[in-house]
Amino acid sequence: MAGDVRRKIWARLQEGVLNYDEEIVVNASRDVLNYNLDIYECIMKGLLPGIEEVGELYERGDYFIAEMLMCSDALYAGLNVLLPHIKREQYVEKRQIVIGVVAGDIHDIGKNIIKMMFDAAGFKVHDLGCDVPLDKFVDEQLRTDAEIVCLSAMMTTTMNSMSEIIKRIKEKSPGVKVMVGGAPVNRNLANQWGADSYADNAHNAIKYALETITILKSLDKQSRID
Ligand code: B12
Repeated sequence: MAGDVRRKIWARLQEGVLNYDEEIVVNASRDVLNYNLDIYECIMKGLLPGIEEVGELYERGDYFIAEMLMCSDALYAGLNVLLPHIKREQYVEKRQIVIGVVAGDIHDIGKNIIKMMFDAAGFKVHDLGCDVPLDKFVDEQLRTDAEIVCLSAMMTTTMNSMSEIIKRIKEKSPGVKVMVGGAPVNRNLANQWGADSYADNAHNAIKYALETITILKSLDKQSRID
């Protein structure tokens, strides 16, 4: 595949999101499939730069909430075409995550990207959606016995509840690992709140999760030998 064909498709995805033009995004997404391009790469280099630019326009006062909503609809129109075609690894026992966006926050695009990548990596994902009440994370972890809980927040006004959620999860299930993320979150905050890890994108999130599962499995094996 010639590099410039790929780049042209990324540009159409980006422009389509930016101009809230669902038709352009859907057609470009279909071309991603027709040309057998790497779906994850097209999301990262086409759709996401589009929504990031939307954020900048909103900050400058050139776009308002209505435009942001239409842009995110355009982005989802593309994801709906692409996501069903992501190759999934086989689901393996003892690889489960609970994921959700914290209470008061309805920004779920980032969370859905993370969810999709975990899904593709063979994890069983329990998705609580967005605006999730604090205790629901605790209850869902207990119900599913998931090894990792992933918390997402996109606003400085909502992210602080993560520290309380982490505290309550650790009280009930000390062995469970909590990973946090979202644009306003960083490694220092994650450490302050007592999170086990922080990742700024889906790739790093999966890398950490796989390492965690390997460690948990070896501890589990060790305790059965002892
Ligand atoms: C799209 C958008 C919306 C859409 C959301 C649609 C949807 N279904 O998600 C709509 C229009 C609904 C919206 C509404 C609002 N928004 Co808004 N929105 C955005 C925007 C433009 C993009 C966010 C986004 O999706 N980015 C793309 C994704 C892929 O990136 P991401 O979320 O960061 O996720 C990546 C990483 O962070 C990480 N990650 C994310 N979660 C997790 C979790 C884990 C565990 C890990 C490991 C990693 C991880 O991996 C992801 C993939 O790489 C941002 C601006 C910006 N620059 O971010 C503003 C922004 C977040 N919104 C903002 C605001 C203020 C609002 C409103 C309050 C506006 C209003 N006055 O009504 C409402 C909030 C409503 C609410 N209660 O939540 C502010 C927040 C400011 C703050 N306080 O921090 C921002 C920053 C804009 C701004 N500069 O002012 N918004």
